[in-house]
Amino acid sequence: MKMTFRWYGPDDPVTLDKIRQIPGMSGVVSAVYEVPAGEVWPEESIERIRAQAAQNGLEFEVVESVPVHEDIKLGAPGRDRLIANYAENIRRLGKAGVKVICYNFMPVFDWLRSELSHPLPDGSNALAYDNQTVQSMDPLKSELSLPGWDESYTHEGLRALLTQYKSIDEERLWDNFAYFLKAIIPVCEQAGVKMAIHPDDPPWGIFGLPRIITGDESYARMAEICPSIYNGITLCTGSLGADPNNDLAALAQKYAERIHFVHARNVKITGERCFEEAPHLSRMGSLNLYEILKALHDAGFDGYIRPDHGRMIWGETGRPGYGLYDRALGAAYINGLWEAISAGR
Ligand code: DNO
Repeated sequence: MKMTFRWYGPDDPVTLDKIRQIPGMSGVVSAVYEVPAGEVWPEESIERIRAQAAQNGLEFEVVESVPVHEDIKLGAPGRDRLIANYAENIRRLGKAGVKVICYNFMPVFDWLRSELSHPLPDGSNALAYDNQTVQSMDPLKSELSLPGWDESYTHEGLRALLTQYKSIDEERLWDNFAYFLKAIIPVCEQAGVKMAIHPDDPPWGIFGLPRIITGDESYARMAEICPSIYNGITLCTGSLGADPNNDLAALAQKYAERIHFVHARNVKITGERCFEEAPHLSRMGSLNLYEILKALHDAGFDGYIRPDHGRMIWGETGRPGYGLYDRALGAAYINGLWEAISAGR
């Protein structure tokens, strides 16, 4: 297992010299942020991330994310050029030493919450999701908390995109996903780069848009489309765990050879399709991190892991979910669990 930490580049208030001081940190997870989705990343930009990380004693072996252009998800006429660009990014990243690409196939919105700064009784605050609040929102009015959203959409652009998606149901989205996988997985095999799809967060449809990567059945279907283990998974415990039907330890065991990257965090389910993000510690949320890590360990997991969203604690302000302190506590906790599990205790 290699412990990593997400770094949003030179503008990230959580700097590399701080990340390197977290015990057991092997590398950063990052991306080229200045290039729009669908275009090719300049080799110099990739090299710059590698060199900056290396100067701080950190590796750069995981990219999160190479975004998939909406026209690929829509199966629009221009998709072949965009897929060729994606393939070129895979080759370039492989050449620069990247081993895993985390990506998602969620239409329009990435992860979504109804609250970015939900107060917790201990005085910290966390991300939270309330389904009724979200479903009563209009995505065309800017009343959404969209931490992972591409902010470059204009109002008109978003309206047009949502209209295009009206003809895309889950089956069409699966077809378009299969078309994408069949084109890129052979490239990954050649480049030595494994794809690791991030589950939909939350793992159910929102605003009438289809969402297809939600649990066991999704992974089975995905593996059937492209059996290569280069067609892999990011096991995001918090995203999948928001649905109590997902048994994370069972998924970890069943898909172990395909899990190349783990996002470890806890959620506290507070009602039907409602949750708050909790500290990583098992007893503070609905997920048992010990059992999940034990299942991964026993199945021979040898990939990358990172603590995921943290609360804002000790007065820290910054990018929702991505402050330093609580994620660092998460890393220490995961390292402790892993050490004990590896020692057979
Ligand atoms: C949120 C992240 C996601 C993830 C993408 C992967 O905190 O886990 O935004 O990076 O879905 O493509």
